[in-house]
Amino acid sequence: MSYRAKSERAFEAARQFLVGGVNSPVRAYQAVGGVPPVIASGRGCRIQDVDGNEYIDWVGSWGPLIVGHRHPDVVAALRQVIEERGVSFGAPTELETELASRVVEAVPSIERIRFVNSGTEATMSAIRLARGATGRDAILKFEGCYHGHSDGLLVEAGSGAATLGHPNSPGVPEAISALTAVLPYNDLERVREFGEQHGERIAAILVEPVAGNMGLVLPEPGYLEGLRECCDRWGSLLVFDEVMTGFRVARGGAQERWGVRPDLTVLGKIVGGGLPVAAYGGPATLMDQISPAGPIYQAGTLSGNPLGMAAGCATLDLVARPGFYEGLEETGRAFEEGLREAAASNGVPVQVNRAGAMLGLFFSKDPVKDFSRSAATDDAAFRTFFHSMLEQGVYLPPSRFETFFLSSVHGPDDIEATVRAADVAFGRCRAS
Ligand code: KE4
Repeated sequence: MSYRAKSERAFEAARQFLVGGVNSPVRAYQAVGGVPPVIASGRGCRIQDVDGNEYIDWVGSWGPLIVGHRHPDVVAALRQVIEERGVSFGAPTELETELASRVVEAVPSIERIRFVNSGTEATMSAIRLARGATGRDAILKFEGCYHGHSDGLLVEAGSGAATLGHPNSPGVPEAISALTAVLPYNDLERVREFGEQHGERIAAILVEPVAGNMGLVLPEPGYLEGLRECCDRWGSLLVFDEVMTGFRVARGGAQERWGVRPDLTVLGKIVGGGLPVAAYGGPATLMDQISPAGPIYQAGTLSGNPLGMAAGCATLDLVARPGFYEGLEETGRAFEEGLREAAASNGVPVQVNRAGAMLGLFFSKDPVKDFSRSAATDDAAFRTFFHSMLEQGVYLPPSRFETFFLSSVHGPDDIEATVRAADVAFGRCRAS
């Protein structure tokens, strides 16, 4: 009997009621094939499936769990809300101010903030604010960057010169996607050329300052600074989507690490410690144009939810501790070097890209600096590697277009076990 018999049965049962058996597509394992383990529990950096198999978890709920599963401080904060306060009021609570003050203290470009419930909602709202504040309709995003599933962002690169987007999903009207221009990531010359003709129509440039949704791709030297200059020249707003990088690549996010100040910042994942929390923020002069302070509407029944605020506060208090990011850097370096050595000793050409506690692995002998290069990497090799690692108890993101997420509770033993498994898995890749 398969070592995943209960997962197979549980996933079959899920498919009866849940579309594709999941509540978010990537979890269905379509990019790698096979049945996903159905997870029963997690603690620290390890998770267990319903068959009792244990895995070292390098997904961490896609980024939120930078202090691992069920950190005692997070559990205690949630327990206190449940036992002494209540789970939702739809009214002002001090917990919202508590979390907001922690974000403002950590991210200098944020003076005022609005909490929402997902990264999608946060980027959608930030774009509405940029449009309302500039009086312009068009936005510019980059190929391979993902900002959630709002209509205007489910857009792929247009044909050639036009560069205005076309829908990449049924249900998205051409009229909406035509307002979104799409250019290759890391190509500043193309942005400058685009700006000569279209710059004055652009409300915002929206970018993942470190791209984590085409695999992990770092900004080229000067790229983010160049986007800042373009926005200043065009009169457009620079919006950093730091849903993934916020509190991960540095306490102040990529804007702190690269020293480039956006006009608006989008946060998610870590800011809610695993609960459904996201946010957008920036200078009061911009943010106070959002209702009820200003005319641009945005609302949400469960925004600022006490459970999410409590988990977020506990998590941000942990990341604020002295040495937290130095420890993550140490783990990241050991993981990166271990993967490189394991691949090299098996003669498998790979690229390992890393920014602090987020890491990407590409099966390619050439550097990966944009989506077209990422799409050209060896998918079959990734799938072989992925399944070998899973069988050996290492839980990786099930797509070469995703990112590995490190936590403060991954220790040397976890790195060593992962690298040992990678040595076997790279051997399988070479053999196949
Ligand atoms: P959500 O709406 O899924 O909370 O956030 C959307 C989003 C926005 N911006 C960035 C940079 C993101 O990475 C995301 C979501 N990330 C994916 C991982 N590639 C979440 C996993 C999933 O879609 O299930």
